[in-house]
Amino acid sequence: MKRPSIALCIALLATGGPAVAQTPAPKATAEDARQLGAFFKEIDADRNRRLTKVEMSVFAQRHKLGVFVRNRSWRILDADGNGTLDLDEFVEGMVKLRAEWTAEQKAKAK
Ligand SMILES: [Ca+2]
Ligand SMILES: [Ca+2]
Repeated sequence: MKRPSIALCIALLATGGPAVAQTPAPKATAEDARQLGAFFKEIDADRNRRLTKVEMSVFAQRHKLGVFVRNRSWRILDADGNGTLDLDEFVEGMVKLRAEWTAEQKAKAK
């Protein structure tokens, strides 16, 4: 089984992305949901099915990726603003970040 690309996922967290939201909102594929589901379990250190910003940051540090979870990325991920991420928020949020990140890379390449 192919492992989720941790480096890519963490890199996404560190991007602010462009200010303009994508329309229409990007959709998670079955493959996205599978990979991000595995990633979610790995980040969720206390196994309570909720991710905190601290858990995300600890995870990034453990993998020595030298990035932090930017507030803007966190706001995109935590759609209901309750301070934690459930699995649905995490999957949808990461797909949104990826779409923004991809758009930003394309813009830079021009
Ligand atoms: Ca947790
Ligand atoms: Ca939330």
